[in-house]
Amino acid sequence: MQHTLRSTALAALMALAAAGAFASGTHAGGHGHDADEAIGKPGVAAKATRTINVDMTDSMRFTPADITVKQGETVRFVIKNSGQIKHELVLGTEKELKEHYEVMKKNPEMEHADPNMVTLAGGKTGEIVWQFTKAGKVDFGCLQPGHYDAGMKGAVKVTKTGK
Ligand SMILES: [Cu+2]
Repeated sequence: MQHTLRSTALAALMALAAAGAFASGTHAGGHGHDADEAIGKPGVAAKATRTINVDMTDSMRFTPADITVKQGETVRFVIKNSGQIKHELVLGTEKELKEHYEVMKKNPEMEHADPNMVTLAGGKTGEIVWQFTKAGKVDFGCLQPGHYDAGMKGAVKVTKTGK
């Protein structure tokens, strides 16, 4: 089941890439598959039980920056960039976010697109549908150069269900 979902997501990404939706330098699907297990997996929009609105601003903040969900829950994040410069929301482990951030600093023109992230120009709104399969903490951050260091980060607390 999991494999099917992932293959579908990958196929969708490849279709988009083929359609020229992404600029050169994309590294879609090239990383993070192990971390995907730790942070959850791409969700099915029809199964989303909650919509959480997240705002991003040029003051390098996410609002809210602290989110609590239940284990197993599929969440539809509606993310708005209220600023004027490009921002993004990337879900990951803290370690993965930091590693990715360093890569982004060296390659600021790099475009990336994976189901666990959305990159938005100023004024734009996008979505991430994600299922939080493991209890614990899932971090998120904006990996645009300088933003993560400036504190543009947050966390999703995933509470254990009593199953
Ligand atoms: Cu940002």
